[in-house]
Amino acid sequence: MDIGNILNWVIIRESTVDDLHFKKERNGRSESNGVKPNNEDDVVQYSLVSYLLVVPWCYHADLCSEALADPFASLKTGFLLWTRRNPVLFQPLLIGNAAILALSNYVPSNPTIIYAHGWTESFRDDLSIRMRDSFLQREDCNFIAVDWQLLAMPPLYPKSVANVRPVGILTGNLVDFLISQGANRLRFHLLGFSLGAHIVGRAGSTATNRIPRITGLDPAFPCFEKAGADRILERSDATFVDIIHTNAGFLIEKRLGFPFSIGHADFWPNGGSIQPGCDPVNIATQSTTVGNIASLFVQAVACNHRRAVEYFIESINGAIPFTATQCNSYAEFNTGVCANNFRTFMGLPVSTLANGNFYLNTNPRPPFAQG
Ligand SMILES: [Ca+2]
Repeated sequence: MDIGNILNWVIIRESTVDDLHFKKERNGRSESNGVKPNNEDDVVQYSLVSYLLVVPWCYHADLCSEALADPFASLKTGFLLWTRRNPVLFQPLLIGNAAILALSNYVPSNPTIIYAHGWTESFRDDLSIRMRDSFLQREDCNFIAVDWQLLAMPPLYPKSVANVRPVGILTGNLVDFLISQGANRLRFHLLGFSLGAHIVGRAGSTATNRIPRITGLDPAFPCFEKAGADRILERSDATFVDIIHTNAGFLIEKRLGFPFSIGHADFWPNGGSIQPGCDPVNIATQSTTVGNIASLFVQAVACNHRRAVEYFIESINGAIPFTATQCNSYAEFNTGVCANNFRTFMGLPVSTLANGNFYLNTNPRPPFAQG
């Protein structure tokens, strides 16, 4: 889970129920991932509490200062290598240690994929593992996970935001080190989910070697509302930057992803904010306890955010492409007036010639791509 997990951390017990708070979520439905409230009497006022905890803290850049970063960030950041020779057990890499690199299964001439997970996640989580396995299935590559789970732990999201800078710089240093040891610079591809997107963005701006491609998977927006280009992933960080937006909007709208175009090519599946299959909970069909309502709502929000990763993973080996069309808006796209515009594929097989905003629709469940 990523920022959506903040919802789990703001569960508070109250003696009354603010039922009105959830009324607008009473249409549609949500996927369930089995998360259950600890106690059905728990009362969750997700929105109110999360706004109180996060919005005022984050919105003012000074209160989300990089000074909050962990002073031991370099000791708490790891780089873990998997290849087809070690698809399950990782080999740790150390920046500047050529001996360890030489003893590892790293192949300098192969593509190097570097993936940074999001807040509250780790390299052991489902999305990270499926990302790794999908890349290794597709090609003989060096898959490196940025292991920053000790710096991405809840509950203090702004502290994890501050840790993006040191972790990103270290990741940029790793890129330079690998290239200094003979790695093919043109075969680097960095990816990050949510906060991880800004980590790989910082890596791109830190590395002295120009990175050919960075992919941002629903880059986190809370705490970055006023951030400059140096703090966020944007098009200056690599030769080609592609972004997949799946939960674009403001936290106050219960959305977690960047709502602006920041890459060379920005993809807005289903409009970029709400994804089919992640629709708000149809409470009428669920238990009417508020705890259950809140739990399902939590899943719905995180579901939209995580879909960016789901779409990308499917694009790595999927038989059906995510064909996307350049257009000015989702509304225009749906009218068909952009039908003759430039098209490309969202995800791994994107054309690096793509430029602008791209729209497409997806299915509510795998296979998500519609061709
Ligand atoms: Ca940047």
